[in-house]
Amino acid sequence: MDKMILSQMEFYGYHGVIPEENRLGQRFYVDIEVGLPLSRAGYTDDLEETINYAELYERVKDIVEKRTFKLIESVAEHVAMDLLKHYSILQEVMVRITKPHPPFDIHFQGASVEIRRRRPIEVFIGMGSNIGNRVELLHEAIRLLSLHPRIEIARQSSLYETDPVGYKEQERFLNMAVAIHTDLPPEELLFELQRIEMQLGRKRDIRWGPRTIDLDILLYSRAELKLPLLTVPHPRLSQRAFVLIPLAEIADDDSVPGIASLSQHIEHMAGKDGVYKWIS
Ligand code: A4P
Ligand code: MG
Repeated sequence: MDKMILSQMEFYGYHGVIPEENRLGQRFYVDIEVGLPLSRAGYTDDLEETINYAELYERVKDIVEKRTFKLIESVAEHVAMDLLKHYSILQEVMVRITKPHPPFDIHFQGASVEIRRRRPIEVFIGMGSNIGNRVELLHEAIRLLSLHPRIEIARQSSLYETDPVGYKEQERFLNMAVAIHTDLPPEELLFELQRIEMQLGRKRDIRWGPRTIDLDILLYSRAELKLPLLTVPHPRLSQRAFVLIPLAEIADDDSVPGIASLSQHIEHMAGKDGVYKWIS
């Protein structure tokens, strides 16, 4: 990710836990790194394709000098939130706030906090279950996902009962898809999904075999990733009607890289006959 960096901006602010700090104020240093694509600006030489750093400076100055917080953590959080909200081109922000002369009778090089925040993106999770109380397990998986502070459930598909694919000697599955908003990086999200699978009694013995719950990352925004533990879009996505039919209910028709139209793709799939809308 390309970056724009504003270093050692110097401001006069009134943040602090001690009342004197709020009354008298003191100097603060602020460093900002924002992640955004810069190649278009580089090719076109057009300010409209990037962020005006003078304007960025003024926005940060407004928050640091005109508002008062007790904690430098809060100053950093408000700066990061403001920038991500105001500039849709920004993907991530690093903010470092330093108080160079905190009012204590000790000598050190100031106190700093540094935070990194990313714009939440839309991710699609495929869910399947064919052991135990399948409906309850799917609902419990969604509930556990929603408890995570960095995951928000955006939409859920209907439930579908589906004939097993791959390893046929097993019960029918219930499958569904869920759209979430999260700022977790892909591998951390995979780790969270695996934690929930374990919590819900998932055992890994037969490949493609029976499971209490399977949680797969179908799409991570429109990214195409080939990491050691993770391939996105899910490697078997395009061949699996039990995944695509629920997904098509809650995703845009062109949301899968490599598939021009989800609805047309499904129309021509052999496996779509083994997928039945579940009426509980
Ligand atoms: N992995 C790589 N990419 C991903 C991704 N995008 N999402 C790796 C999740 N995991 C990903 O997965 C094995 C490894 O794949 C993980 O450790 C991860 O690092 P797993 O969940 O341990 O094993 P699995 O579920 O047997 O493999 P997978 O690939 O999830 O299986 P499938 O292809 O999803 O097939 N029939 C019906 N009707 N409905 C079903 O839901 N599910 C399967 C599982 C077979 N047949 C089915 C159904
Ligand atoms: Mg899986």
